[in-house]
Amino acid sequence: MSIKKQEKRLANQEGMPLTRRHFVQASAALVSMPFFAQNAQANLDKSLPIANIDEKPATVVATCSTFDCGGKCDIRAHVKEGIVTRITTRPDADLDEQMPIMRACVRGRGYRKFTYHADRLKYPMKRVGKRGEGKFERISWDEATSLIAENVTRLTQQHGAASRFLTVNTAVTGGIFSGDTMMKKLFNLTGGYLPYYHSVSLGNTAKVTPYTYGVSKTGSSLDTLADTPLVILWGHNPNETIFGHTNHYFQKMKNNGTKFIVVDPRYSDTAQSLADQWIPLLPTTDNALMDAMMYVIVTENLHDKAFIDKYVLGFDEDHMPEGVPANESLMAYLLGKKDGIAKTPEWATKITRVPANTIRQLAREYAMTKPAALIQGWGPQRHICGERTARGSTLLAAITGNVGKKGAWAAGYGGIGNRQSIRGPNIGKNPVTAQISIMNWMQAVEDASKVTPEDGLIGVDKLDSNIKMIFSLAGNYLVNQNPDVNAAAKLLEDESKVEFIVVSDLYMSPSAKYADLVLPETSFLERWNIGNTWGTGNYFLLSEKVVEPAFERRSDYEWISDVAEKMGVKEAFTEGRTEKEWIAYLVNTNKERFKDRPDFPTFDELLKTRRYLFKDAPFVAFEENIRDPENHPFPTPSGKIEIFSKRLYDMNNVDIPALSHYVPAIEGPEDKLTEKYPLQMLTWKGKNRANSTQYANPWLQEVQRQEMWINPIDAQNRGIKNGDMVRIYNDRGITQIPALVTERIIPGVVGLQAGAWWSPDKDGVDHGGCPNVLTSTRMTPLAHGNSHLTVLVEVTKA
Ligand SMILES: Nc1nc2c(c(=O)[nH]1)N[C@H]1C(S)=C(S)[C@@H](COP(=O)(O)OP(=O)(O)OC[C@H]3O[C@@H](n4cnc5c(=O)[nH]c(N)nc54)[C@H](O)[C@@H]3O)O[C@H]1N2
Ligand SMILES: Nc1nc2c(c(=O)[nH]1)N[C@H]1C(S)=C(S)[C@@H](COP(=O)(O)OP(=O)(O)OC[C@H]3O[C@@H](n4cnc5c(=O)[nH]c(N)nc54)[C@H](O)[C@@H]3O)O[C@H]1N2
Ligand SMILES: [Mo]
Repeated sequence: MSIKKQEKRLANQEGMPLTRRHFVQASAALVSMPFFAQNAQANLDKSLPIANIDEKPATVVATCSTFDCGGKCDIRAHVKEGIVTRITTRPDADLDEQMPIMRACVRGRGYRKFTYHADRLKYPMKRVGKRGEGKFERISWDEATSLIAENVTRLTQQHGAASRFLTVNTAVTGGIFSGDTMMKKLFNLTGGYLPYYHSVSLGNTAKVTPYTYGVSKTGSSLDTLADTPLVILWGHNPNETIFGHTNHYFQKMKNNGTKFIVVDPRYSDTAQSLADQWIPLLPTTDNALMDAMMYVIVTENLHDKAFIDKYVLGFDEDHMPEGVPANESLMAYLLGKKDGIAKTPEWATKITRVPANTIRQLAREYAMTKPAALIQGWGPQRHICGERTARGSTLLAAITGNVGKKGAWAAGYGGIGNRQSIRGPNIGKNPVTAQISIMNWMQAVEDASKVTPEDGLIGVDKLDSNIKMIFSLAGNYLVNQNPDVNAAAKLLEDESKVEFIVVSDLYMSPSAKYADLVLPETSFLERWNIGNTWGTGNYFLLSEKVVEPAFERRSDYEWISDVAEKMGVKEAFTEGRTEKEWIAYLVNTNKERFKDRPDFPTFDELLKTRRYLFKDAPFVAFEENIRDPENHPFPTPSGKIEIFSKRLYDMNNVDIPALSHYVPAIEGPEDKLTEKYPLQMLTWKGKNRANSTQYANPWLQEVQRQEMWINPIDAQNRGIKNGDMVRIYNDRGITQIPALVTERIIPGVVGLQAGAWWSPDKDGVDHGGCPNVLTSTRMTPLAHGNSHLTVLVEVTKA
């Protein structure tokens, strides 16, 4: 088909008012019906008119996105004459109860508009204005790949391989084959790059949870929770964040009578659909609530003494490691032996705002219901005190004996130990031994010699070179998603610091505006991949190339192959494979890895079956450590569950207590800064986008507008009415969006959905509602991790 004809067809796709209206109605209905029946959903599908092209039958292809969006849903692309005319999802008949795959949510339903949108990048472009100004001109792929090869070669010669950096690029991490990964391979073939560690998603809890259990994976397969009478979802919002197939089980459990309690400063969509009780508290004060719960449990003798005696270190003076003075145990702390403060519910009420009787009831209920599952999301750990909060929950699980038992949950990180995943390509070894935390990248641009091991530098004592080039391939983390956007932007605007920035995206994101070269990538519907599951799911799906890319869009793999050729390493880079051949090769080599599973498909088989489900027996975390502790000690120094960690004690840092407990957070509700900025600001992941991905999708913008949640009490004090334009500000920045005055958020806290695009005006005031103009780059003490959610602000009517 000629480009002209294609453009016309695509324009046709993009101008479909009827479809759009129906989509919005349907999706609004979906999101407002927490328990929508699957039949009703199917009917909605049928009511969606298909696109305005010939009424020929469509080919329906089962596929999946490769986003990092919390689910890995089975979506069905209806393809007619090379165009996706409609997206539906797994029919009921295809549900496998043993390994359920979720149906597409509102985000999945929006993929067609995401793919066919007039704003999509069409050609490679080179910056012509100042960096960040957003002025570009079209160039050819040959010029683009030559510019990359030349700049990479030149800057590497001048500054060494450790000047090469890839930032957070999560938008294709739901697949096994991505530009980000393959760029690392090209770098590895030509000297290496400066890698970062720390996941901004879950790095704080993943780092700290092993101090209790020896490993971070504390989760069980969700089928083991079927008969659990009580679930506490602590800062967990799977209704929106999906987390694999969590909702499938939770809805079933709810229907079978499981009681759900949600602890969250916000009345989340999960609280709305699942909770029998919602317990709001001030962000960063979770440990005070946990401490008081433990106080009630031990003073009312509700703890599991036999379990503690056998498996737990640190509970009381009789169960302490060698070499620790008196009064460091949990009992001593709760009773205030050292500080004179008993951690009573009344003490915690002042800190958390949770009424003392609610704390008592929660503590009793958790301790007396056997088994009970306290499951944390990762919102509570994306705080400056997030390590303490994450580990605090493991103390509660340990003293109530909720570890290693079917139907219980060990709290902490929650990843599931028996999950399998299909592996991506071998990208070789990185010759650069230094590693920075992702939180160090700005310092490593400014003056890398100031990044110290205390800040999180590992592998070397000192970096010899600043970051001189950045590749952002499917990320919006140069500015938008990085904390303190204004500071990051200022740093990137200085062209003498980072000298070369390459962004590949589908849209001109705020980060793309900071690129020297912007490259238009294919969408997941236009290339081959394998979608690996997220969270609790245990399967993979074929993500097929269902349509050809239009205009000059190319997959990252293709253009990186051209760069490899220009750098003289094409053969080693491609190993002679096209993208599709890579996917085939990876499936087939993984089949060898999974020899013990004869039904694991070859690529040819996968083309027919579309998916592979790892169906395993129910898995209970720590089951064998509890059943047979002699032969299976916990992999901690003592072999026990360490609620007191001698390793942390020896660090001698008040912010990393040996026994996780409440310590007032910097920029928390007890900070002196509240005199100037009295409100805490929270962000969360909302239903209409995956981080900032799909922000520009107009269908999804209509599902949920970007607004600031504020409690009526705080609103009234500031003369703010529902829908008023408000300014949210602190010393780092200002954003201006409408207010939603709602009792769904606790007084003292305002909330913004994460991921809105930063849109500064000439005075630097953001009009997009990007929370990261306000957030801080402060690092957590142990993981050197992010604290996106700990922020103080003030709000006024605009
Ligand atoms: N719809 C949607 N789903 C997603 C994503 C998305 O962008 N959109 N992103 C995906 C990604 S990349 C990730 S890492 C995961 C993240 O998943 P999570 O980190 O679990 O998600 P969040 O929304 O950040 O936080 C969950 C809840 O924690 C609450 N919370 C925040 N601070 C506190 C606190 O101090 N105490 C308590 N008790 N609760 C608190 C929030 O209000 C929120 O309801 O989600 C994935 N799923
Ligand atoms: N305030 C606040 N900030 C946060 C968080 C928070 O909770 N609060 N959460 C943090 C977390 S957990 C995460 S994971 C990060 C996520 O931050 P990022 O990794 O930056 O993820 P996205 O914001 O989704 O940006 C992905 C970009 O890739 C583009 N894209 C989508 N599909 C493709 C593709 O196929 N190819 C290419 N080349 N590009 C594509 C999208 O258009 C988008 O611009 O944000 C972090 N930032
Ligand atoms: Mo994430």
